[in-house]
Amino acid sequence: MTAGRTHKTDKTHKTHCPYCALQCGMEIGTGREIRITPRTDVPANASGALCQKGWTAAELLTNGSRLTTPLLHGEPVAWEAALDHVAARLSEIRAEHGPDAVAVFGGGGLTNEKAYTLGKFARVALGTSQIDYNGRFCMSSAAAASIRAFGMDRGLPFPVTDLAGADVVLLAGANVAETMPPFVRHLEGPRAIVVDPRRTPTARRAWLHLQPAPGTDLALALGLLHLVVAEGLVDEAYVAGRTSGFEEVRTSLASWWPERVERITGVPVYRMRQAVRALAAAGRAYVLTGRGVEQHAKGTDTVTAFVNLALALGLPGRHGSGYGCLTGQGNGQGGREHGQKADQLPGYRRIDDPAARAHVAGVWGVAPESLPGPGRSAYELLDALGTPGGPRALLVFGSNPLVSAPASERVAGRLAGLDLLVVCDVVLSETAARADVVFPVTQWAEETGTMTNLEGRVLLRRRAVEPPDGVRSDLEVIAELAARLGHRFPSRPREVFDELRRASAGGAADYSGITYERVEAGPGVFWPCPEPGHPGTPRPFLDRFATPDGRARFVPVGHRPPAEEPDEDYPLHLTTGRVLAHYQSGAQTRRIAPLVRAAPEPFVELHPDLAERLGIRPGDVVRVSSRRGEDRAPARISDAVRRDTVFMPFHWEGVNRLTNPALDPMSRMPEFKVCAVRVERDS
Ligand SMILES: Nc1nc2c(c(=O)[nH]1)N[C@H]1C(S)=C(S)[C@@H](COP(=O)(O)OP(=O)(O)OC[C@H]3O[C@@H](n4cnc5c(=O)[nH]c(N)nc54)[C@H](O)[C@@H]3O)O[C@H]1N2
Ligand SMILES: Nc1nc2c(c(=O)[nH]1)N[C@H]1C(S)=C(S)[C@@H](COP(=O)(O)OP(=O)(O)OC[C@H]3O[C@@H](n4cnc5c(=O)[nH]c(N)nc54)[C@H](O)[C@@H]3O)O[C@H]1N2
Ligand code: SF4
Ligand SMILES: [Mo]
Repeated sequence: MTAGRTHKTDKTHKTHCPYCALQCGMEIGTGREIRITPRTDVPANASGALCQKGWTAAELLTNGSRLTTPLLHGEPVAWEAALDHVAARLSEIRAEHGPDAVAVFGGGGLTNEKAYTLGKFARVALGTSQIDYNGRFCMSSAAAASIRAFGMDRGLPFPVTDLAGADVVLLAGANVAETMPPFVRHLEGPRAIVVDPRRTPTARRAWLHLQPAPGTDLALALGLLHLVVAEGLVDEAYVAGRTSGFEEVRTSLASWWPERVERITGVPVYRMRQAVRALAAAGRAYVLTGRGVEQHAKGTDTVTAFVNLALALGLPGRHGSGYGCLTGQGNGQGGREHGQKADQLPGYRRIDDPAARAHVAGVWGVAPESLPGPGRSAYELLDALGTPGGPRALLVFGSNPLVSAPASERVAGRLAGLDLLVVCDVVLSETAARADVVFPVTQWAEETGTMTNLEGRVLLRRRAVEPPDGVRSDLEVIAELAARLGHRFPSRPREVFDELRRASAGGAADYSGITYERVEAGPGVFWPCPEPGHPGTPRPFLDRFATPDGRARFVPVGHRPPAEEPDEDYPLHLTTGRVLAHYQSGAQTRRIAPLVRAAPEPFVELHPDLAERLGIRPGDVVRVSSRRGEDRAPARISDAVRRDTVFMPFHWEGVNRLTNPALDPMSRMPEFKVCAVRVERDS
């Protein structure tokens, strides 16, 4: 929190956190040093809480590892030379191999203005269909399931403060005590039921902890719903009045009797019963999912099974009850609405919808036929790089896929096969270190832009400090490249937002009534907000769902095992996730001293019985191998994890060498949360 740069005047600026989707409100005081204090006028953290990452975020602005000059093959180079070089190479590669030879990879941390501009840049200036982003690795399974059930994906279709009034909240695969600590304040009233293979800090506080084997949540949800039906706990009036398709689901449940589910999941029947009875007895209840149940090759169906459970209990679309997905990245919600996704146009429109194409092409001043069709999903895109018929150039904005993509050694090989890799970042991430050209950009408090938090509330993140000399904003970089390719793109955030409003008009995520003035003035505006006088929509499903007939759809789904199951060679489950002190690939937080002190290194968490069997003592370096690669880290021995499972955080390069890129057929989400591994003491 000490400042490297000093500021002449003492001022405070209201803004929001650089990291996760809770987008806690904070005030940045600039004077001799930069200070961060929590705001109490932002509902997400009105309690005045921030997590350790939020408290220490000022170091992002002041620490010495900041990039301040473009790099060409690792050497500092002037901006004009770097931009000219990239534009010339892109033109050559396009001329030789066609427009799809250039690919773009975006991020859910980018502001709405950036995500929108990146999608437009790909389709209009580059003419490529090859764009996707890291949100594919994040909440895409929940998004696909929500669209299937409700006709729309707004992570939480209710304000986060509604949770406090519930009697029971089921958290399936979410460790909010570490991933969104201030969120836990909203759960102080309700009884929490936590589903997690580990007894996490969240599970420890819970009223009930169900501890299934990784990758078996779909069976668990079917078992819970089976019990709801068997015990006569279905909200029949709600099902009749607000849903369709229940009979088919009811029939499909017959074979998921609780004892069978206990054998698959390891969760005792009496605990399932406890959970179901508590949920059914509650006047108000919520079912929430996180990455633990979503990051699987069957993530969409697993979320669907939890949505079916919520529907049978009559929760979604009722004031004080509901289903929600806990979006992860700072702008994970807005970032999935405005066109950086392979199959999408702004306003959460489909790129294969002729009416959507006509509308957006009109705003962009191009012919609808000139817009490319859908491209490859994130992992498929990374895996195609440099292969025959695949992209030959990649531009990365706001992601560090060398660390965060599954089967990362394979991805590293693909990146190495490119003719051109360009990375825009604030620091020299592992991916940037391999790039031909790196553009240093402004971040968070150095620029203005809107973010849409996990509630679907559009917020303004204001510029609070001067950026260091030598950096430009992502919007400026894109506009400069577009100009060299013959297109004029706006680069001022407000101007971009006004264009986004028009492009989103009439779409599911309609921002047309949201203005900078409105989000500057208050606690943000919930989309959809189709007109300037419209109040915004905190709870979009109260009267009807966004399906053609207004009813929520039950969809029958069946359990299947993980893509890779333990066997003789690889006898254990590996699951992966997060710790409190680090964020994502760690590119930002591994450079912040107090966070490094709090969590200095990766680890392998394993049960004492397993450790004893393998002759592993606390702190021993352990080798973990899968069919795709191996990694080493010190052992952390804890009975919080199942005997058949080891856990590793993914904030350091290495763990994703092990993970399985098996993809969900609908969401194209990789199976980050379960693969088969062998664990040995590294002698
Ligand atoms: N500290 C911190 N906070 C963050 C982030 C961060 O990197 N660090 N990232 C942000 C982002 S982008 C996201 S997406 C969110 C993610 O937030 P969460 O979803 O809460 O985070 P994870 O740790 O990935 O996974 C949650 C839990 O899933 C459990 N799990 C693993 N496998 C399974 C399984 O098969 N079934 C079930 N039921 N559970 C399983 C893990 O043990 C873990 O405790 O966090 C956001 N907040
Ligand atoms: N094994 C395993 N792997 C996982 C997961 C898991 O649970 N297990 N979770 C997945 C999930 S949910 C996610 S969201 C991904 C995230 O993984 P990544 O996509 O790698 O996310 P970050 O580490 O946040 O990378 C963001 C990068 O953008 C930079 N940056 C920050 N602000 C800006 C900006 O304004 N502009 C630009 N151009 N750059 C900026 C940061 O310095 C950083 O290098 O990881 C996925 N990978
Ligand atoms: S919970 Fe999320 S938004 Fe709040 S301070 Fe921590 S990282 Fe920032
Ligand atoms: Mo995420």
